Amino acid sequence: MANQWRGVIREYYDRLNWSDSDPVVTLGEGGTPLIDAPALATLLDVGEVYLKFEGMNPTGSFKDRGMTTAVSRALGRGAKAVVAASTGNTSAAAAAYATKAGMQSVVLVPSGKIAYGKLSQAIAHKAQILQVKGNFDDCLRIARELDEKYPVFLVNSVNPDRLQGQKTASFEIVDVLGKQPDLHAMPLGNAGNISAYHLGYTEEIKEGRISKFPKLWGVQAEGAAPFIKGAPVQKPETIATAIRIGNPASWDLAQQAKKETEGNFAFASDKELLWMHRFLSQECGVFVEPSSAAGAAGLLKHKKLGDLPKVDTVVITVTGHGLKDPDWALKDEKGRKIRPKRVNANAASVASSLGLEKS
Ligand code: AN7
Repeated sequence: MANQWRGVIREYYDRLNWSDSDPVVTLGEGGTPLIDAPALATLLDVGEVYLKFEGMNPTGSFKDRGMTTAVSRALGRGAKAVVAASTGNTSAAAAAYATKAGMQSVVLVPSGKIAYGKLSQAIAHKAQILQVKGNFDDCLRIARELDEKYPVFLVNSVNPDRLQGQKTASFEIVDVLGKQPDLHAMPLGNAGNISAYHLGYTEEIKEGRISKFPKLWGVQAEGAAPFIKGAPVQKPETIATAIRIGNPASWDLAQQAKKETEGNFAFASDKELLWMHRFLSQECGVFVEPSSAAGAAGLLKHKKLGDLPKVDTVVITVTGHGLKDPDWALKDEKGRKIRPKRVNANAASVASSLGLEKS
């Protein structure tokens, strides 16, 4: 196992304050690729763009980074069961890591509003999954109450152990680039991730590995954009179900991240999200779920508005894999279902469908 990436706890042992007696529950998360995206750099008219492809984590989203630390700490404290509210990805990660730890997981999801792939993961990893007749914000309220009053351990990002694991993504970016990006954009939902990146970059500055922050941009879906409105949104709506969140838990931390890094909050419509989702798969070779296109979609919106800061190196975190919610790839820009053509089983028929002439 000597040459294998060991997961974020073992790779960043000292920087997570781990000691030898602390349990490590890992599925090998982290070490995700930073993929150059020249087509996107051209589109945004910036020097270079790199996609931090968090869909390459074991359960297909960035949540694994925080779940390895949260579940390990929970195990260390004697927990038998963990609970999470989720728009989908947290439930998949909680279920997988709890299983690895030999614990039970309980996940609360908004009824009918989580993507198929994520639901199948939670079920596959034998979570006790309940569909709550409400939205994510209701689920989180209930999960917090369960944590307070019952013998279950909360592993949402309000648990500080989650941010500790997630901050390692900043370390990896600096490790690979050898510097900080000028601007770093990502989707913004419950605001755990932007807070974790801020924490990670803060520590990189303290360690003297970089000298200043990248501008952190958090991008919301237009119908679920409390940071744009400046107040919670009662009935968040967007096709990007992962970020269908109206009352973000890490409100203050996200505001601080924006302020300290001279960053920004932006939003994109569902149409803009789907356009960018398609651009990333068709022009960059990176298949993400629609919410994960938010970072790039928000930057494009501001490029068109003419107020994108003049920057050279841009990192965009794409948070979840396209296979989580694959239905969107099977629709064209007008929402019509795409069905590959049926052909007879011979070369002539295939060639004629492709419009090929004999060479
Ligand atoms: C793909 O799984 O909140 O701003 O319960 O799944 O840290 O909340 C997921 C959020 C971005 C937003 N991209 O991150 C959940 C959940 C994807 C996500 C976000 C989520 P935060």
